[in-house]
Amino acid sequence: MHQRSVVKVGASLMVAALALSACGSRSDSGTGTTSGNKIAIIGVMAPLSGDLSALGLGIQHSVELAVKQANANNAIPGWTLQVEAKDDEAKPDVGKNAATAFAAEPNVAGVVGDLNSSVSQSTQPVLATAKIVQVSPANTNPTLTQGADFKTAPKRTYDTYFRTCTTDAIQGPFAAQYMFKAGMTKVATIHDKKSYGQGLVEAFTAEFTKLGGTIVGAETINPDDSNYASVITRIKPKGPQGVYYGGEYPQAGPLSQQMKAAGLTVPLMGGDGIYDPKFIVLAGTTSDGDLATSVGAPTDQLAAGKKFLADYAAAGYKDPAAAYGAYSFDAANAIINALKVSLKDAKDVASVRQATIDAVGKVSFEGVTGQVAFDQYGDSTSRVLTVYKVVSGAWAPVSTEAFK
Ligand code: ABU
Repeated sequence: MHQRSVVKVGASLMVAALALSACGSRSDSGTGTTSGNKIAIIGVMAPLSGDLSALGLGIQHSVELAVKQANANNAIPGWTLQVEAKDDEAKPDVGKNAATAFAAEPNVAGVVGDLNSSVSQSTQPVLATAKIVQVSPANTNPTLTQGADFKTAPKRTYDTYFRTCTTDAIQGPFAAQYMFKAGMTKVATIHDKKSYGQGLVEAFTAEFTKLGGTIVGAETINPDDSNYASVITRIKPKGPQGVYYGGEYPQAGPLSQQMKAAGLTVPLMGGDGIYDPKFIVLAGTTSDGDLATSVGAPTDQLAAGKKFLADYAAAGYKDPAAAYGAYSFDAANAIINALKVSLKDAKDVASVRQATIDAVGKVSFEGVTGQVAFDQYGDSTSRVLTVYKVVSGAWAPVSTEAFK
């Protein structure tokens, strides 16, 4: 499934744009840009259906908002931006097909996505071969930027790939320090065997044991499981003071609910993959006290973040910006800022793809999540994370820190 939208145009103009996009120009009166503009597409790959669609739709709409504002401001004279969103269903093979489709479109100037690290592992090589820049707002697995040996011999593998969020090499230790300092010195870990969940637990465990903590049980689940009784039965007798979970909210919510129902009434803590209101819906009332880390500072506590959320609300998207909305808006603007450089005097999108990649690597601007810039691996230079706790049925920020 994919959707293309010319953002901030009426329905009739959208139809015209869709008809004309194949030849690279369109009528664009009403967008604030001059007519006869050429078209550059910013793709989105994210789960737009299924369990993780709450996060994916927030990514899509936040990119749409950035593009809408850019077109209204005539950010790239002579060019109109379009958004084309493809549903990766949070599945590596579906993501690969989406990336292959983008690679076949000459007007694709860059792609925001994916949400899942395991999906980006399959889309990175496709977009790299096509020289299409990719900026993820949400992938936190360190190997995506620094390779399999990121701990000992970091090496950039794809010069097309960047991310606006920080990595689990920082997020895992950040959570370990929080739990240890909070007095939870005996913790059980559980992960879903996927790239993100396993990597996050490994990073957590290394730091937690270095601090002197004890991992009293290390378990795994299958992402398709819904009954976690056997895992809970194994870890409960070991007396953990907390459970650290690597994975996402569709599994973490029921796991928390079943833990508490089975008498394992200790906090479940996870990473950004569980930081969504749906976790609390799935976990129920006994989730009060559960914890999550997520990337950056709370969006609604930053002046620019407040403006982003107000603009998002005013645009009328029916799905919330969710955990990665602000990071997606900044990812889209990283590509847009690069296109201001690479598309100036360009005859078409495809011939300046390397220039676009180079320009993304050099961006430095004040985004809605803070300063947006990338290091030599394509990682965000920001290392800010926040701990959230479920308080009276809602996520509440506990502390925000720039991780050292
Ligand atoms: N960062 C959490 C969810 C996305 C991922 O797989 O990295």
